[in-house]
Amino acid sequence: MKYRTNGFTLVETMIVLAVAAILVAVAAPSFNQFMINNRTQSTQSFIAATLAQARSEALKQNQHITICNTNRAHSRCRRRNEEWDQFGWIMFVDTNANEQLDGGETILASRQSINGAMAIRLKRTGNRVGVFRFTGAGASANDLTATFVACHNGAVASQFRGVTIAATGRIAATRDIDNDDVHEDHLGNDLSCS
Ligand SMILES: [Ca+2]
Ligand SMILES: [Ca+2]
Repeated sequence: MKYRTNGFTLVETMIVLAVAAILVAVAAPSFNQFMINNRTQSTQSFIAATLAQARSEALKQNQHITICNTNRAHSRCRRRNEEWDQFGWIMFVDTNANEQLDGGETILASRQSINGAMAIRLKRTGNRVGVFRFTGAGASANDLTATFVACHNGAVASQFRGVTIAATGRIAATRDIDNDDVHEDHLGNDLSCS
């Protein structure tokens, strides 16, 4: 008489392990892409919310509000430095509109670096810069247009996301205008962090 045990046979166990290994191999890359997309989109949302807050404060206080990337101590704007992801940024009431944090000017918000795997760049008229200012009317200072771009490590161009600022101060998420799967900046160029 044969007795069937309650456990799995060796062959059954090996089949289960083989199927599990295939599932992991198939699922892991797509999970990684999912994480990249998720982090990039949440960074894009955060940038848009930060800009909206800056513009709203500019209108409310009728003052210039500047956002800039900073040194580690968050005490100065590094205006020519393009690394928005390195030490984060500050938003302050720029009373004298010189795009630098001076004594007596109030910091409204600050943020340390967002995510070690994320590059963030601000491109203004094609150049990479470290500062953006809203006037007391909520417009972009000097009528400049700009785009913040967020690029995750390992992401391809179709996964980059950005936020544009029009001369009027209007803030908008970037879109793929020409349907080639890559979003464009305020000048119509493909988004890039390089
Ligand atoms: Ca100032
Ligand atoms: Ca496109």
